Amino acid sequence: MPAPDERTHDPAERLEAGALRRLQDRRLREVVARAAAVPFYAAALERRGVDPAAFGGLDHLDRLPLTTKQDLRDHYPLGFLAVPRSALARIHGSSGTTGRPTFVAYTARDLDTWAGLVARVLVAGGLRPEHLVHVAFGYGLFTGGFGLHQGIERVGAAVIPAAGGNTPRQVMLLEDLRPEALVCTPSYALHVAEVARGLGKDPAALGLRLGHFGGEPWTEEMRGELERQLGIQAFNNYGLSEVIGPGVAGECRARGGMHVAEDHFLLEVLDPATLRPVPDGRPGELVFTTLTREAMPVLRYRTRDIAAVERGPCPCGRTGARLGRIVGRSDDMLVIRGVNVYPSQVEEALLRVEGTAPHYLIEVARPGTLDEAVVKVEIRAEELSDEMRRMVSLRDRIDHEIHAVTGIRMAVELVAPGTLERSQGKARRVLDHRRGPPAA
Ligand code: DLL
Repeated sequence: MPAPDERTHDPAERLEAGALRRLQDRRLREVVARAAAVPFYAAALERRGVDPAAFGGLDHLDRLPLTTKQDLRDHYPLGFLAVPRSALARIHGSSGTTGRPTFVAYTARDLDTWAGLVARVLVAGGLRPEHLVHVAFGYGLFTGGFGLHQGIERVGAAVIPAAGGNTPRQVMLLEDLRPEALVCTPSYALHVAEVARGLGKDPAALGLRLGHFGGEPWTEEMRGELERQLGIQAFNNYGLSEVIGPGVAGECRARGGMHVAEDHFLLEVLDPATLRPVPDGRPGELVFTTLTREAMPVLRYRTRDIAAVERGPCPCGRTGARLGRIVGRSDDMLVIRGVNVYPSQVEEALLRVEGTAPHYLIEVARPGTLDEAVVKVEIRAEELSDEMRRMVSLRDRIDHEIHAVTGIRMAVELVAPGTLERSQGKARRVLDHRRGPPAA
């Protein structure tokens, strides 16, 4: 039985397996019928001999076409609409490396569903109606700001829509208004703590109790760091614009993975090379079918996010499959001298070493025929030393951990505190000179 204080926002979070499957099956048939209004899907379904009005449901899932980011790009700007433009209530977008965003559209009902899904994640992670929440996500095309904002309101809590940027002012707001919860990317939360300290304030004394962080990969080590520095409990939440935005999955207080809202998003975990399902507990590419979205349903959307899924019972009573940490995006995966390395592995290694700060940048180049990777890592101010031996020993320990976690050697460059660029949103962890200059 769930603990008595383990509230859910929606009873659907505890649907037993059979009921969930029946609901998914019905909704899948419905969404396939709706998706046929999108010329891309109508053509793809026809090619596969699927009659959208008589689709066979869950057992025939693998007959549905996969959808990629490139498919969405090829139908820029709104070629995936399944409803008339006049039925839209809002458009968001995700920033792309091509300069053009990928747009995602919502009907009024989609917005309502979305707010409910974000509310689930927040309640699971301890947010309550009496709380005040500081949102430092960007408000705009990005789904983070508005998405979290509406979810907080749905919980019945109060929002400070601080948005991104001007960190000293954010610290002032936190200090003066004393919200219980902070909502932003984990890297930005760390920056807020750093700026607070720079202003002579103890970030742990700001009165925050909860952090709901998402939008970018982070590690358990980073969680420990944020909890210690800000005096909070930190919860991970996951989502992506193409599927809806935040609210796809989030941790409960057991923090044993992020519960997926499987009544709204059908999840498959596939081997990115063979596109065959991988067994539970093993990492693979997350592929989602939106079961309830009206304006822009997506069938079997390939997220490129790599994670493993667990399905055992959770003490909180929620039945949704639990996503492990996103180890990385398949397109963030670095292949260095033939070995696959995710930035999150480097983060994990760095944070095992006392004296390093979680600010780092991995630079990869191929000056000759061999790949060379350099990790620039900031050391903590208190570790800075004129004594060569101490610095060399610190560098050696980092080198050792990186090798232990990733299996390869990277050159380690210690840099002074505060020298690496701080992001206001999602942190950039990799500069890959082999791919040409990064897009703005
Ligand atoms: O980042 C939606 C979001 C906003 C989620 C705020 C959570 C909080 P996009 O800009 O489309 O949407 O980026 C989606 O970000 O495919 C992942 O690669 C990454 N991502 C999002 N949340 C997490 C997380 C939003 N908790 C892309 N852990 C996704 C790791 C995450 N990666």
